Amino acid sequence: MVIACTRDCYDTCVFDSSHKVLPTFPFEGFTCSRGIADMKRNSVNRVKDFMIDGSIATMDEAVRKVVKEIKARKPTEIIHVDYDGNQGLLTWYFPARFWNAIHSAITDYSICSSEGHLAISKVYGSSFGATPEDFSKADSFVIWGSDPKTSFIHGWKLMKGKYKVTVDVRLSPTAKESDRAIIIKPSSDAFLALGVLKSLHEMGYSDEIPTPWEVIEEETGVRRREVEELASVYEERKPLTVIGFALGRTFQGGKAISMISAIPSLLGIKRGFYYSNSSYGINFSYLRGTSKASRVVGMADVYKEVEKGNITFMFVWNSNPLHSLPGSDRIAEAVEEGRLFLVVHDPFMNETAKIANVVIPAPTYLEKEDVVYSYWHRYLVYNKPILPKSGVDEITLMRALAREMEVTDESVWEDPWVAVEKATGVNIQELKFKGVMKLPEPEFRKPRLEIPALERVPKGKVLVFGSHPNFTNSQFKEIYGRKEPVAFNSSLEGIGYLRSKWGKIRVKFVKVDDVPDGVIFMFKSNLFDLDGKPVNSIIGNEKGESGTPLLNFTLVQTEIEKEHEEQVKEEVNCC
Ligand SMILES: Nc1nc2c(c(=O)[nH]1)N[C@H]1C(S)=C(S)[C@@H](COP(=O)(O)OP(=O)(O)OC[C@H]3O[C@@H](n4cnc5c(=O)[nH]c(N)nc54)[C@H](O)[C@@H]3O)O[C@H]1N2
Ligand SMILES: Nc1nc2c(c(=O)[nH]1)N[C@H]1C(S)=C(S)[C@@H](COP(=O)(O)OP(=O)(O)OC[C@H]3O[C@@H](n4cnc5c(=O)[nH]c(N)nc54)[C@H](O)[C@@H]3O)O[C@H]1N2
Ligand code: SF4
Ligand SMILES: [Mo]
Repeated sequence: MVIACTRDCYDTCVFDSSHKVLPTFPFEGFTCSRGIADMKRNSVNRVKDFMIDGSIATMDEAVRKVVKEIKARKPTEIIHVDYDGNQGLLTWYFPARFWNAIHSAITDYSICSSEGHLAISKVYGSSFGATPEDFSKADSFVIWGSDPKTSFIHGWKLMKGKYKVTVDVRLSPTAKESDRAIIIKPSSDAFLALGVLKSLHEMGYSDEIPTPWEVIEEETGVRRREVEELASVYEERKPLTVIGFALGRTFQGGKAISMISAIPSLLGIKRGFYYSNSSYGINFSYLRGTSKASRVVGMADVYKEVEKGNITFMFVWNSNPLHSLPGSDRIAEAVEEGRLFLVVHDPFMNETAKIANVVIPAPTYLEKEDVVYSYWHRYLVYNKPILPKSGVDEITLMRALAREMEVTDESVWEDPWVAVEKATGVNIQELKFKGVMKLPEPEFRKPRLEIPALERVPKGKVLVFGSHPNFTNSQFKEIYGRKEPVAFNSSLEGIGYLRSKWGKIRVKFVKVDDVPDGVIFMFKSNLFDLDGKPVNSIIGNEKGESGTPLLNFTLVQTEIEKEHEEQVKEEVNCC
């Protein structure tokens, strides 16, 4: 009997029935600080009751209230916001069928990785790349816009003792432990990739690149010699390139990812890149019943649609949009002013649940059956609960809503196990018996790269984000505490403001050597400012080709509040 961690994480650790991580490849008997704390966390900060407007209610009352609100609206005014809080097929995907069956609006699921999926698919037909087995075989790595020491610990383990080059905008924990770190200007990755292709042309591998070296040097802040050295690393060592999700959230990040993914193939490196392997082997849109949705709203545009009054009802599960969506202060305002009816279904009392009209308790992944896949390894896992269930699971809730609404659409009433079997091609009886089975891998296709036309990167100070080792996005504050909103930078100390064209937030500036001029770095795990306002109130609806919000490309101005500056100086002086 096994249980896989369902969090949004490369590793998808598999545990035994006493929550000990398996000793087998690629888990190797170790896990992260969150995996270690899961059993303890399971009884902390839970949503215990059904709540309507702050008062305890029964499940029936909550369901009736939600359905009454749905019936009072056109389907296009209703949206479900769900993301990867739990990656289980029965928790995240299948329950979306209710919302699609009533033809509500759906998001484009673009917040995290869609830009790279699109960009790599343009080149290879699919974004599927290297597997853990390929990581084992590789003897060198280029780590591009990724911090695996923090965000991908089992992948990092397979890179240990091997030659590594890291491309980042700051000296990340990964960059510090690499043989070579190339620190570039934010969002200039497309120009660096172009420079590598230009060098490879000079070495006889690629088409001619007309962009002059001066432009590449100016945009990236990297000398031609260093770019040529990176190309030589590619030619001589035939490394595996790990392409980080962070890149898809940069300005013209899709173009960068297309080019980066093609570089290994030009040198004859087979399966020479890794981004995310979720795109092959599971029919997600069938599981969700996506085709029945009335319209698609970009995750970057949700707040706009709410502001315009086009969205007046939001059902949230597996996500904490007050933390994670652009313009989330505007979403909170609409709830406060009664313009948006908000329902949250979550195991934990997150920031969005705290302001919701209706709150519904959900079981954690330790408390329910599920089928879990990984976007790195190919194991499909049948999760058997190891703790007693608290709250109502997603499918039971979906069907209670469907019953109250008298929804007859067969997608809602299909046996979920049959649906999973159809979507994965895996025999469910066999999976339940074995606990873990391997999904097939696609054939690797030859790339087709058209060098994209690049725009010059807009100039200014750029706010970027990265992962924290103790949190998964907004999760685990109940164990590891609420951290101060710190803007790491090269020159400022003290309390002050970060301003963008969308708003301003109050943060603590901390000067560090690891972050160069022109960059402000924040952890993406604590997106609330010193006054409790969402950090994402300074993020707008600018997006990439697939709709991904440009979370790593917000141009900001900085301002220090005087008195705090003095206060901080005194503190520094006294120590
Ligand atoms: N511990 C932990 N692990 C996690 C998560 C977590 O919250 N905590 N989150 C999970 C999730 S949801 C995701 S999406 C992944 C994310 O995992 P990664 O893809 O590793 O992404 P990030 O950690 O967001 O950022 C990686 C690096 O990108 C750099 N960066 C920012 N802008 C640019 C740029 O313009 N160019 C370049 N070259 N680099 C840039 C940042 O400085 C950072 O060091 O990790 C998953 N794993
Ligand atoms: N400014 C800025 N914004 C960002 C980012 C950034 O770097 N900068 N990063 C972006 C990225 S990469 C991502 S992936 C998104 C993530 O953003 P979110 O989707 O908001 O992710 P989490 O904060 O992990 O919230 C997941 C929620 O799911 C809940 N959950 C866990 N298990 C279950 C379950 O079994 N059932 C139910 N019903 N709920 C469950 C958790 O308790 C948690 O409240 O944020 C994005 N937002
Ligand atoms: S968050 Fe990632 S590393 Fe931690 S237990 Fe889950 S899958 Fe493993
Ligand atoms: Mo993510």
